[in-house]
Order: sequence, then structure tokens, then C-alpha cells
Amino acid sequence: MAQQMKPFPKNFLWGSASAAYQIEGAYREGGKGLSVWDQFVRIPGKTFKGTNGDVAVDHYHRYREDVDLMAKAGLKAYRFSIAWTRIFPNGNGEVNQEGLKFYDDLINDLIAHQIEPVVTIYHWDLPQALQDEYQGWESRRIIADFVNYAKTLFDNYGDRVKYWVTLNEQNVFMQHGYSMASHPPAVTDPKRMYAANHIANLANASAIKYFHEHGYQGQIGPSFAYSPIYAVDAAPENQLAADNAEQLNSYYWMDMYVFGHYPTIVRNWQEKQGIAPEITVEDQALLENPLSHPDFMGLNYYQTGTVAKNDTGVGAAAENTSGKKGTIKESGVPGMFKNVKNDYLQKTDWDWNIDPVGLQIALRRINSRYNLPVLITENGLGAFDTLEADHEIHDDYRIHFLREHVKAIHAAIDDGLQVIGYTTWSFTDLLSWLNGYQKRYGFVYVDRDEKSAKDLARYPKDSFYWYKQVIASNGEDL
Ligand code: BGP
Repeated sequence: MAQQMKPFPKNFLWGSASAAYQIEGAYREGGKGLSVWDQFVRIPGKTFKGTNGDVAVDHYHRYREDVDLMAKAGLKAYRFSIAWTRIFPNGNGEVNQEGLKFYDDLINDLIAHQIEPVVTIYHWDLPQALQDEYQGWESRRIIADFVNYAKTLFDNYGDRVKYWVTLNEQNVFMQHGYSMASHPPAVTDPKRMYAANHIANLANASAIKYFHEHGYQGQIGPSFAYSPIYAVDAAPENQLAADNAEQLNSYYWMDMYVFGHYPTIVRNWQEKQGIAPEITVEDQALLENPLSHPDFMGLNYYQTGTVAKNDTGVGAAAENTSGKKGTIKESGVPGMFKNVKNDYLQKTDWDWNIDPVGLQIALRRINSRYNLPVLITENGLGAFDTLEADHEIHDDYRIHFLREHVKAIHAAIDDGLQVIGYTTWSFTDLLSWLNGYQKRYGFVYVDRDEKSAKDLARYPKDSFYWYKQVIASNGEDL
């Protein structure tokens, strides 16, 4: 008789995720200061059809309705981010009590509904004041300000919040911000990118160390956007390219979080080009201190990548932000790897590979290299949805996508790996940073589009009822 699979742990955190800028709106209310995103979105041509988060899905005013819907779906956890500018409108200085109260009320409401709050401290909305004052992540002055901000959250919410995510997708906001110029501060300079990124590592390590040293209860770690890499075939030079990509795209960040050093190969590659960040003796001591290391790895998993050798000099390229399938451009890092099509995989309308097995592979690779528990902090399908006349949304494609990914998590658990939870992206529909409102991820449809905020009414999709049944059966009834 076939052996039964290991079940999902009893306290598995089935949930969903969001980020402040993408849902809250109310960008000038409640004493909030402006963030770099509040400004960036006003530069013509930067976002899809000029969309911004001024109103977003108005969660700031409708959070009670959203939490009620979460409770109806039976969510065990909800991951959300705090807007730094609501707590410190200028990034440092006076605390804004109204901002503190907003998240206090949200956390209390979640707990009243038995939903575990998972708090992301930083999801990209840097206070503009810090960008103006000292160039944000490019100055070491941000380390003290970030720790002070994190400490304020620990002190105010630490009695109720047990899971903290420090930085969301440092690899994404650094590469987009300082190499591709598609996020603020819209720079294209790899040397500046690696320098700013090193400072972000110091801020991350300092906040984690502070948390560990001051007796707060709970767990803390960063969320990393990990796309495991395959080689296009068994040719050794393509296998080498896959190793290059894995080192450059992923180990460069995760090794630093867990071991406190950068991979030798990347360091050497940077030195040859004069783009290596400066590392002081004090930095090294901080980064290597076990108290600076995370308790879990937060994993944002959307897709895998497939690469081949790159001897033609293919470099960075803009992404498909239109939802017109097949418009993705060739990209890579000269001399290291280039991204190629994987004939075994289907793609979304935004040309993201659909690869549930890749999630099991991601979990295995993190386990073998870092031996840490994983909290899957994002995973989901961005798709066009249709609101029917009867207000139903038949998103069977999303159910299919999520079902296959839940199976992959189950397989990883059956492999013996420790997975703490799964907060899908996203609970309600929300603003996609570069793709507007038409790229939807939610279990709950929000009636708005690029042109108009309409009435922002919420309608549960078919996937909402499907996820409810998955949670109720602890992952058995798919
Ligand atoms: C991650 C971000 C999220 C979210 C998600 C979907 O990189 O952490 O904030 O936006 O990706 O991406 P997109 O909106 O580009 O489809």
C-alpha cells in the first residue's frame, strides 16, 4: 500500500498578503508623509497608463470590510506592510500617533478574528524626506533611521505581532531602483546599486540584531524573491551559466542574510569591473554575528528562470507590463548568462513562467544551502479577470495555478522540509507597481480600473471559496 503523505502542520499559516502602497490609498491622510513612490508615479511613462496608489483599493478606509472578508475565507494569517511614512512622516523625528493607531486598530481587528498578523516593515515605500535628506539607501545614515523605525514597531506591536518581515525583496527594489531605473530613484548604475544594496544589508542585519538582543518574542527574517534557475540543457557551459545566474541573482542576497558574506564568485566578478561595495571590518563583524541572522527565510515565489551562456553581450531589458503575451524582450548579464525560453512551461499574459514544481525546488535549495524554515510570503497568478453581470468571477485558471502550488508545498513538506506558512499574493485585488489595476491577483475582486476608482466594491471570486475549503481541510481538500 502506498504510504500516506505527511500532512500540513496543524498550525500552518494559511493566509494572503498585501503591501501598504498597493492597497491603502489615503496617501495624504492621517498625517502621512510622502514616500518615494508617491512621487515616482507622477513621472510620465513610469507606470502602466500612469496609475498610482493615491486611492489604490482604499483599504485605509475599508480595512474592517477587508478583514471581515478574510475571516469569512477562514484565513489564519494576513501579511501586510506598514507605511514608514505613516509612522514617521519624515522618516525620522516625531512619531505620528494617528499612523500608529491605524495599524494598532488593524492588528487588533485581525486578532479579534483569530488571524495572525505577519508584518512587513519595509515594502518599498521609502520616506521621500530621507531620499531628499541623504539619498535614502545610498547613505549609511539610513541604518539608524531604519532601526529606529523597526524598534518603534516592535515596541508598539510586539505584544501581538509574532512574525516580522524586515525588507521585502531587496533584490527587486535594488535592481529596479538602481540598475533598470524602473523603480525609484530611477538610477542606472551598477556600482551605486551594489553600494546601496550593501547598506540595505547592514540595515537589515542591524534590525534583526536589535530584535534578537532586546528579548522580543517571535520570529524575524527578510522576504526574498527567489526564482530558481535551470540550465537550458546539459551542455557544461550552459550549466555554468545557470550557476552564474543562481549566484548573481540569488545567493548574493541569501548568503549575506544567512552567512554574513557575499559569494566569492560574485565578489570577484564585481572587483574586476570596479563595482564591488566597500565592506569595513565593523560591517563584517555585524554581518557575521549570529544575532544578525534571520529565524526564517521569507520566500516570494512566482516563477523559475532558464538560462544559457551569454557570449553575445545581451544585457538588461524592460519587462512586459502590458499583459500582451509574447512581448518579453531578451535579457541577461553579459559574460554570465542570458534568459531563454523554457519549452516545458506555459506562461502568463505578462510572460511569467508557470512552474509549480519550481516551488518545491526553491524550498529544497533553500533547505540544503541554508537549513532554515521557510515562510512563503508571496505566490500567486496575475491575470485578467471578468466581472460577470451577477457579480461573480469565474477564475478557474487561478484555482488551477494555486492548487498546483499547494501540491508542490505539500510535496516539500513530505520531503521533510519545514514550511511555516503560505500567504498568497494577494487577498483583494490591488495596484501592481508597474502593471496598473488590470493585472489582478486577489481572491476578492475590487471594482476599479486604470481610468476610474468606480465604487471600489468587493466581490469574492470563485477562488475565494476554493481557498476557504483548502484552509478548512488544512490542505487536504484541493
Ligand atoms: C512582488 C512584490 C509585490 C507584488 C508582486 C506581483 O515582487 O513584492 O509587491 O507586486 O511581486 O508583481 P507584479 O505586481 O509586478 O505582478
